[in-house]
Amino acid sequence: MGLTISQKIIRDHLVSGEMKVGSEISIRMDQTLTQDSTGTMAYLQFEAIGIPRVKTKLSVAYIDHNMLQSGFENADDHKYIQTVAAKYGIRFSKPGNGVCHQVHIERFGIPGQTLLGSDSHTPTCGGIGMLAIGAGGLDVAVAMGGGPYFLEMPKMYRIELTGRLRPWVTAKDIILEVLRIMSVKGGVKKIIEYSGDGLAELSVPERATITNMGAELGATTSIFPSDDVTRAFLIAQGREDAYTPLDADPDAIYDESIQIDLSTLSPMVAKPHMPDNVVKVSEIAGLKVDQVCIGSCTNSSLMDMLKVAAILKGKTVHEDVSLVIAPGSKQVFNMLASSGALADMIAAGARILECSCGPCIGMGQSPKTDAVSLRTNNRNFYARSGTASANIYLVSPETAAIAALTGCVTDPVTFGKAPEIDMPDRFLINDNLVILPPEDSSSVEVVRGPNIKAFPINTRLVDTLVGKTLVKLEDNITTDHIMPSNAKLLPYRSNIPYLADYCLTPSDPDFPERAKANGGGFIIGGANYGQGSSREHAALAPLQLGVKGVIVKSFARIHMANLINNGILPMTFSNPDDYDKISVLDELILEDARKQISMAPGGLPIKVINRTKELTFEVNCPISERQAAILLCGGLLNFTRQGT
Ligand code: MIC
Ligand code: SF4
Repeated sequence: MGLTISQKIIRDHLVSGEMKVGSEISIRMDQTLTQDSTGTMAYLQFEAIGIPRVKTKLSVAYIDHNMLQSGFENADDHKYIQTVAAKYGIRFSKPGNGVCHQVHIERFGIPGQTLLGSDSHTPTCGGIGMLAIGAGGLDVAVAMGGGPYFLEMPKMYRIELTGRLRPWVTAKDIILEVLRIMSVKGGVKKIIEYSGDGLAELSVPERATITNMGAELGATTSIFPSDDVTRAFLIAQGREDAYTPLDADPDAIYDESIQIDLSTLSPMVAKPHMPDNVVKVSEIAGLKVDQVCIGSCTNSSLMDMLKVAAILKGKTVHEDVSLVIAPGSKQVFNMLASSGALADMIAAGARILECSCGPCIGMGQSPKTDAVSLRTNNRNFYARSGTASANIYLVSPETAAIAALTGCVTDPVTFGKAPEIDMPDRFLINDNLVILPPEDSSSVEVVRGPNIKAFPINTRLVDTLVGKTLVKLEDNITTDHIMPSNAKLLPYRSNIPYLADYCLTPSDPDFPERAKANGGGFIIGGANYGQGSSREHAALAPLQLGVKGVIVKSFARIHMANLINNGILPMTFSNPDDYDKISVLDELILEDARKQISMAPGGLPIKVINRTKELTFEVNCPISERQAAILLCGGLLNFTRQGT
């Protein structure tokens, strides 16, 4: 029987399990990446596991998120990551080298290999034919130590792209169309594979824009074949050796397939506050714009930037618009400078930022009250920009640049001739900001600043779990609701006690106080709970506040794994209508919790007593045998150390 692209990579890396949809498998990770906002915790956990040197083929520690240094905290964390990387055999990508996903695909990604990253957009490297998966920091720490990564064998979902894009229609518009079709939960437990004659026209950076935003579908990952386009990109990056061809077998079997005729697409936009709230740009044309941000790991490649520069050349940014541009990497920045394109951006009035995540994660450039902000990012979740009342719209770089000039949303197809930019034959190669770890690191001292505080570690599961319902939430709660991140909070990613005071506050400002007053308890939520980031802080902060279990209609993949890794019970309503019967502060009891959790992998429902309402309801705990064992130990760290 023929195999899909990802089935081939999984087969070649399989450590345990059977490649049968829904069953637990584990795979060997060739590479890992971390970034700074999840990295501090991942390395603290790696140190706690106690392995002397990473066992992967390549591990890279990036600094790209916490770049504003308005106090000692971020700089201290950068130093900690730099020294811990040197100590344990990890390459260190200095601040200024660029956003992890952009740099990784340029300099390190290898078709056919596996990559685990402590960032949900790690699938960006699927654009180069890599099986690249986002995970919580602890899972990445385990992979760095040579442990396999466990996941549920996903369904295979094929998107066949046919035809050619019309002028002004871009890769961003393709993935926005996919989001419109599939929704933010449409990719859960699936790997999305792209195929079809339309692929030949899509460069690696364009493919990477598409795989990057597969994270917004909730997909395990997304992947393109490795073909002549991939080879051309690797040659231009001076890395032809990394090339191997890879494609699905002609008789590969997909669980689902859809077809998109590229020639029928138009420029698209995701309206506030969800990436799947997608319409054609023409439908909101004329909307006045206050801010335009171009960059982020989705659209910060050289070709994106050169197109923007060509649109801006010789013109001036509208007087009511603040245009900010953050190139994705030092390579991109350097090439913009040496080609003169940077001068065109500056002359037009763009505010140039260093190559980092910046506005995408609210690290500066928060827009004004009630602003309309057009961004090339991948996420427009509520309050993520740092201004809760702002309305963020996600668009292509072309649509963004044109709006910066006209001052309102403008359908690019009405704007004249589209710039045509080819990929260069040769990128500027200079890896001088990637610091190699020493062969002998015995003399390296790991430097820990005062901002690094002990993180909570759960205790073994007790027999009777009792607690109040601390909050009741709607569908599609994101990790930006659970553990908000912005310029004020990101510096505390290594200080969980501090962060816990902000847990879930965008949804319910009193949550932290209520949780503390009741000695912890349960979170109740709707469908797709925990979508978005890989930040395990969205599990660690609730743990700090004493949360014992989360009962929802359904979970997002990475967040559910993070809850298990921290010993918090993830449960789903057997009958979703029971959600309506629970009120905040109802007392819930889970008797014989250890026994019930041990039996959950067999599919046996768990009984929850609502003592306040005097009723009992059933929940499922959709876990594997191994995950049950982790929960019994009180989390993955205890499990790894005790091996029970
Ligand atoms: C994001 O885009 O939400 C982030 C910030 O990159 C996160 C990681 C984090 O929360 O530190 C992600 O995507 O995983
Ligand atoms: Fe950074 Fe934004 Fe990409 Fe997350 S989505 S890695 S914050 S650029």
